[in-house]
Amino acid sequence: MRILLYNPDNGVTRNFMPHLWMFLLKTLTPAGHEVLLIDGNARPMDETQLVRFIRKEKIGLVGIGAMTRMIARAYRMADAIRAAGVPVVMGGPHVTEVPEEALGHDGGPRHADAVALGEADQTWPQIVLDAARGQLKEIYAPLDETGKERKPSLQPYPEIAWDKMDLDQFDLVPKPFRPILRRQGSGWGSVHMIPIESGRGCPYGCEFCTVTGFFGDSIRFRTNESVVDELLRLKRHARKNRKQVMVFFIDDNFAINIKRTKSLLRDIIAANAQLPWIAQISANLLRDEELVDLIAASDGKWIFIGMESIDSVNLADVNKNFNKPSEYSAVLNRLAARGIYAITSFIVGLDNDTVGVAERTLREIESWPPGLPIFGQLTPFP
Ligand code: B12
Ligand code: SF4
Repeated sequence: MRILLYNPDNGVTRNFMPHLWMFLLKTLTPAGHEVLLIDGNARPMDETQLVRFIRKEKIGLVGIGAMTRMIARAYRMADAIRAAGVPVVMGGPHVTEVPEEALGHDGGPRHADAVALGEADQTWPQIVLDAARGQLKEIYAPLDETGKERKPSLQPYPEIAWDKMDLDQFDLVPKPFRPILRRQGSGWGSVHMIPIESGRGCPYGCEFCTVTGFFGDSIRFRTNESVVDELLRLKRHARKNRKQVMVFFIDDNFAINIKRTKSLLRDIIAANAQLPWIAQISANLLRDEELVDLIAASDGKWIFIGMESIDSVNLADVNKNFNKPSEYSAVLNRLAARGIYAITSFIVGLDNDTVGVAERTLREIESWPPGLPIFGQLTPFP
């Protein structure tokens, strides 16, 4: 069977990085099936174009993954694909919370033949086998023999063959410039941001975030060796093909277990596996000078920090009072002193925000070292 894994575009921005789920499920697909990937952010298509592609490539199953923000588009694409007679299975954070919506059990139209709930590492091979036999079930849930949810341990972790995949659609250098830059021999003819996970789960349970609910509060890590091997393979591939490769450790809180993060960073340095990297780390964990030294030595360039608010009352209200606005400036200066910069993320519209909050937040940001502040509106996800 030929399978297409499709991630819809968000209609606003061109994502700077492909989604890990597609590469992971491709790697976990049982032998004998071929998997094609399309990310709408990198390769935009409307319904007609996607259906034409599916017919031309003789696709027998389409898997769609989406966050809430992209779900309306995901459903429209799914409807067109199903109307063309190809079954659709959907997964990811949105349909996990409201599977009845995707399956049309809430009184609305049906969009998917099957839904994969939660982490699909273990259910995906079964979904493929059932689809190949024409016997898709409606719901696939990762349960153990007693009916309890089973989370993948991440040990062992599948080897994603980045070096053997066609990553052309995810190149950050616009196509017309690639040949010119390649001819110049600058090594910047091709630039990729690669998503890597070193662990899953976060126990903090901030009220606005779906991560603790989805991945659970039990944290799981890959072995250091498995992460280092992945980096070394990527580094070799980048050198051989004269590409620039950067890594985004997509863990929700890369330093949630500081001891383990330090040991991973030490192993990366010892193996000379450094590639420029970005990760998400909460401000409270960046008090640790040794951790910040290791981030710099392992080539950490940008740290995404969920500041959320400069108001402690707001933070307490959303269960994130481990964030201390009074120490934000010190944390950012500690990073900047080592040439590491921060993507500082804020939520606007928290319950205690009052008139003038944006102005106050901007004034505070202006007192910090340069970085990339980003702002989102408080959004109730299902
Ligand atoms: C990296 C990341 C980003 C990256 C970009 C995404 C990318 N290219 O990877 C950046 C930083 C840009 C980003 C931005 C945003 N993100 Co984000 N992001 C993440 C993060 C941290 C990791 C995603 C990941 O790769 N996880 C690891 C993989 C393995 O897990 P997974 O994607 O869930 O896939 C598994 C299952 O869901 C399932 N599955 C998934 N898809 C499919 C499809 C099929 C067919 C099947 C069978 C199974 C399946 O199988 C996989 C393996 O088990 C998650 C949190 C998290 N830990 O997942 C938030 C998360 C996905 N983001 C979230 C949000 C809200 C956003 C933003 C809207 C924030 C904002 N206000 O702007 C933007 C929107 C981006 C956009 N495209 O428009 C929310 C989504 C909640 C929801 N219900 O929609 C999450 C869950 C975090 C949270 N705070 O709750 N994000
Ligand atoms: S620390 Fe980050 S990932 Fe963890 S629950 Fe809070 S916002 Fe979500």
